[in-house]
Order: sequence, then C-alpha cells, then structure tokens
Amino acid sequence: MTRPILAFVSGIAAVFASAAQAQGVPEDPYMTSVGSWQQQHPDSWWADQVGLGNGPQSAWRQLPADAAPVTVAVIDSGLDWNHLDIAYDNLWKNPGEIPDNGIDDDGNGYIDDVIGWNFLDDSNKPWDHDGHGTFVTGQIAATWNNGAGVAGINLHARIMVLRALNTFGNTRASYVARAIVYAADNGARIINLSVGGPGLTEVEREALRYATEKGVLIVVAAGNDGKPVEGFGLASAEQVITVGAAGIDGLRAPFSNYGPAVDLIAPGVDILSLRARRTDTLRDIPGADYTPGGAYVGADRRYYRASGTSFAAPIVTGIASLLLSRDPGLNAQQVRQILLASARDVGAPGIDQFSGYGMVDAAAAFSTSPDSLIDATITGVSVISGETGAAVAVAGTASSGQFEEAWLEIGDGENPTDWSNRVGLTQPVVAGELGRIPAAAFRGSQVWILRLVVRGRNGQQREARFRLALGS
Ligand SMILES: [Ca+2]
Ligand SMILES: [Ca+2]
Ligand SMILES: [Ca+2]
Ligand SMILES: [Ca+2]
Repeated sequence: MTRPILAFVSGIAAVFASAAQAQGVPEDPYMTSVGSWQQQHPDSWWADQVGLGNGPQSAWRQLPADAAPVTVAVIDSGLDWNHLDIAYDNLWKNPGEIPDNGIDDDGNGYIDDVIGWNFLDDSNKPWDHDGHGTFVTGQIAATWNNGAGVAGINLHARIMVLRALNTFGNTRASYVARAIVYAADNGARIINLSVGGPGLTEVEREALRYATEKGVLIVVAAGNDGKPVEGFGLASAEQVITVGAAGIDGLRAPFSNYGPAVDLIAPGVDILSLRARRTDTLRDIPGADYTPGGAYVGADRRYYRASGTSFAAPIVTGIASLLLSRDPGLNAQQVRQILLASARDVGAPGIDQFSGYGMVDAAAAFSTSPDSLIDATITGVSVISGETGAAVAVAGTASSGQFEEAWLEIGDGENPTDWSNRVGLTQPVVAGELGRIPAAAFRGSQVWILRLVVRGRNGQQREARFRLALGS
C-alpha cells in the first residue's frame, strides 16, 4: 500500500510545482503528429523553427502559467467562434458593453460590440464567411490541451475580432482604417494585419499613425507577389513590423515580397490551422492552382493548411504577444526591438532585403533586452579628397543601446573570404559617416564588397554589406 500513496503524494507535488512555475508545452494532437496529409514534415513544423515546439529551450516552457492576458486585434475576415478549437475565454470582451440591449453602453460609437466589430456589415457579429481570419486567429489563440487539433502560440491571448475583409484580401481601405482605430481605442496591444494590396491611402496612413502613437504594435504580412514590398501599402508603412514568409528550409519562400521594408521572416509554407465552417479560403484566390477541398485536414475537416505571408505574420504577432504576457510593462517599441535583435540571421549575412533581421525566434527573444538591438546599415559611398589623398567615405548607421565596437573592412570579388583595410568605430553612428577607406586600397579588382560589422556588449553582432563596382 505504501508505494501507491507515495506516488499519489508526489503527483500532487508535481501538479503544484507546474502550476506555480511554467505553463509547459501544448499536447494537442497536431502539435506532435507528422504526415497527416502524407507530407514528410511535422504537421506543426513551424514551431521548432521559431523557438517554440516541445524542446527543452522552447519559450513555452519559460512562460509562467499565470502570465498576463494580452489583447490582440485580428483585422481580417472575421471568426468562426463556434469552432471546437476556439474558446470563448480566448476572445476579448469589451468590459464596458452590456450585450444585446441595443445600447452603446461604453459610448465608443458601436452598439453591443462585445468581441469586436464587423465593419463590412456594420454589425456586432464579425462572422467569418471566408476562413482566412479563423485560420489566423487559430494560429495565435487556438485552445490548448483540449484533446483536439492544434494549439495557438499564446494561450493568454485575447482576440479582438475585427472583420474588415470580404474574401481573401478584398477590402476597402476605409474598413481597414476604421478597424485599426477601433483596435487602438479599445485597448489592443497588438494588431495583426494579414492584409495586402497596392498603395496606402491617406486614411490608412493616418490610422496607422494614430495606433502607433497610442502604443499599439502593428504586424503586417509582406504580401505574396514575389515583388519589391515597396509597392504594397500597409506592408511598406514605416511604423509596422513587416513579415515575410519562410519555407520548410528556413529560408525566404520565393513568393514572399522583399525589400528594405521587410523586418522579419517567419514560417509561411504548409501551415496548419483552423478551418471556418463552410469555407475553403484558397478557392477564392484568383488564378490559384487549387482543387476545392484540397486543403482540408482531418476526418472532421475542421482544420486547414495554407501558405502565404498571411500566415507568417500571425506567428510574429503571437510571439510578440508572448513577450507582453511575460512582461506587460514592455512598450511596443521595446517589443519591436527585442524581436528584431533576437531574430536568427538567415540568407545573406546580416540584415538583408529578403529576410530582414532574420527568422523570428521566441526563445532568443525571451533572453534579449530591448536595448540590445544592433543596427548595421550601409546606405552609400562617396569619393572624397582628403589631406592624405583620395578616400572612399562610407555612410550609414552602426548603433546599439549596448554598443561595444564596430568596424568597416573590404574584400575583393563578389564573395570575399578575406577582409582587409579595417577601419574601427569607437562610437555609434546614426545616419552619418561611418569611416573612410583610402582609395588606394581598391586596387586590383573591379568589384569589392564593403562590410560593416557592429558588435554589442552581449557578444551579438550584425553585419551589412555593400557592393562597390569600379569603373562602371
Ligand atoms: Ca460600444
Ligand atoms: Ca450594449
Ligand atoms: Ca486544441
Ligand atoms: Ca540575413
């Protein structure tokens, strides 16, 4: 009789210990399964890529079970709130609004807005007729450990459901702008905008500025056109975090828009999430090579898989919300700096136009302080004549809140392995002259790569490269 009692006692102790400490990792079936649609990779392959997943380093294991709730606005096509993997507890509730009395109790201009608003129909029922918004919401906030389907990135997320999209990407700028303002006015800490389209209207620009000034972090999908992101309104706005998509190889997916506005990449290929009832999102994309029903997953067809930057952005949003759940005192700028500073460099060394600062990483973000963001940028060169002869003056930014050192150096050819003519910087430089390299150093090759390396006191470093072609 002794042994079962001992086992019972230690079981109680274990329950208390886990409740007082970490929340642990989700055990929902699709979080550990592989090949549910005959593919080689895990069904939720993205999690390990971004410092989540089941491993010992997972950021999920580092979060206390009593972490703070965070309001996340999802401006999208709405939500199937009857989905078995969406809990009412994971939705934002307007605290000042009495439901169904026909009165705008909190005086925010919207009658009976309890979980959000439907800007298309001007109603308080942001139901999802498309599936896109339910998918995105599931990525951030699907129910944990209910024995079904997937788990969202943050079990402490509270989703504000703002319907501003009709079908995939179709909306009016005014709906999006009103939804952004609503989110900012009603307490959202983060806005997820998996919304694309060319141009940025003045009303959208104003809404973004308004929300940013109110301290809201805005995360935007880069778009799926394989083009420079600069032509795409919301994604190229200055105040936002712009997210490109990565494939299973961890590199930028070919369809993901690129350019200097891209800040981060996150997994965005063959992502599994929720399917809203009676929807088939991919069917609505013009010109897509898609067999209706082909993306359904599960015997009950309540799950769905899809690719796109629309599904990369919510991963960054979810991780940003984890940072706020752990430390609600962080402001939007600090969360942004942590996410960029802790990103895992991928693709070309340093910050690059295809993947920005790199792959978002929740585990690294949890051990990064906001002032450790390192900026390494070369914006241009000019030839000047100084007292000691002609020199190449290099302009750009080399900075960090924890600046240790930085240097410029050059290497010949397109892919140098040897670097020379090192010029050190002892002070940070923001949008100014980084240093000068004697013109005589550029002999013997037509093509040179200028490299700027900035190192922080924590040992992290970033680099930027600049290609210099002579005589052309
Ligand atoms: Ca109201
Ligand atoms: Ca009311
Ligand atoms: Ca679940
Ligand atoms: Ca890179």
